[in-house]
Amino acid sequence: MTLISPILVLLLSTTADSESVRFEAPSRPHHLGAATLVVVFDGLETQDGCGNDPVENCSEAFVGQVLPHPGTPELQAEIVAEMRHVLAPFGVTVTDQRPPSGPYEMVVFGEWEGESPIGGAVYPGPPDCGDAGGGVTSFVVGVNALPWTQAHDALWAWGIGHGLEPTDARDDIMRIGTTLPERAFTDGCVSVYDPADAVAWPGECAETHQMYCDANEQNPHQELLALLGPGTADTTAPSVTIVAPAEGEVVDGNLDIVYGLDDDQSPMLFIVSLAVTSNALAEPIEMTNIYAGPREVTTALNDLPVGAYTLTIETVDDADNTGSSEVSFTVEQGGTPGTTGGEDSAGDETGADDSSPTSGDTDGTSSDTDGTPGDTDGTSSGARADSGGSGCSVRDTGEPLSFSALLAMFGLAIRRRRGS
Ligand SMILES: [Ca+2]
Ligand SMILES: [Ca+2]
Repeated sequence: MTLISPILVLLLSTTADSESVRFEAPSRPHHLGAATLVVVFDGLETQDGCGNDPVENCSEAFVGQVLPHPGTPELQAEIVAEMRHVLAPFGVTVTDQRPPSGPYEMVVFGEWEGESPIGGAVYPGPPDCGDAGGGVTSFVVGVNALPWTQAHDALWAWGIGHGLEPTDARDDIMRIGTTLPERAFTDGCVSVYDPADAVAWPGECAETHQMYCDANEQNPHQELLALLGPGTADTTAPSVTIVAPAEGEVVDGNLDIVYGLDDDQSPMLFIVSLAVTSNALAEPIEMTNIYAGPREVTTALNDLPVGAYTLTIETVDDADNTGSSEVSFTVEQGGTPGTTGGEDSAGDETGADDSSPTSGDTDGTSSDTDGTPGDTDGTSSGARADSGGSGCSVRDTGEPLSFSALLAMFGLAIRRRRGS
């Protein structure tokens, strides 16, 4: 698979829209560390006979078609946001944009076509002590789990690829089978062996572990810090580019607001606050939504009264950086003085609906076409609160093979979820 540019992503996401895309996202992943972890959500055909090199889509764990992740772009971006949160102390960039060359790590989210899902993470081999083997292709299957569960599965596999071993420490990422939402790579000595799971490689990387801890223990945080160096915070603000209306434009009372969202990180979960103010309005029109991007958003406003207006759009990235843009425009014809269409859609403009577009909402336009005044539902409380509603409540029930059987078949490191 070749490098997918942000522009191509935008074009793909708007193929159902008759209008051409007017916003071009110039974003590139800003490197926040020396290492790169590529996330793949749009499916992948893996190759045989070339080891596990992600640059060539190689895998010894599964050869065939990985199906596209069924979640919305917002849910996928939420998975990435949680991965970035956990990895923040370390020098690694999580991105859906492949670097032009290797090495890099890659985790592919999606069910394996023709094989029953096992519901968890798959790393193709034993722990890679000191990351001596470089990056590999690993997998997260069972992709209807909660976003943070999928994120932690991916990080578990990534941890194996950096010489960490499964543990029984309850809130550590390397714990097998727990589904606690708040977990980290523990900065402290934790057991490297969970007897309940009969992990195949206890003490595999003992030499490294014992630089920090006693026998049969590891310090995940310190080992990763030694390998990767400290992380660099994302301090680059996201951008809002208002495409329409243009500054000073004269419009009638029905118009499309069109704007682009971009950030140095991709994918990004943008919290967007839009406000339209005017003396002609009894109160400002306000909306808050969450979108995965980069992307272009179209929001229709109807029946604006004649008057002078200011449109302000502000967005926040997942590191709490803020960007905003503002234009003034005038409504001259076709408006309806004194009414602002407040009844035409009240009740359907809930943030939950709009911030978690269904998988069918791929036309690149938002569905919030009513723009009712007073729409201050305040759903901007956070990414986690909003995108969890889509595709996240059903736990995978496929149990085709036992954990030990899979180990025997593939010699893989597999983290299977349990305890849901
Ligand atoms: Ca490695
Ligand atoms: Ca940013």
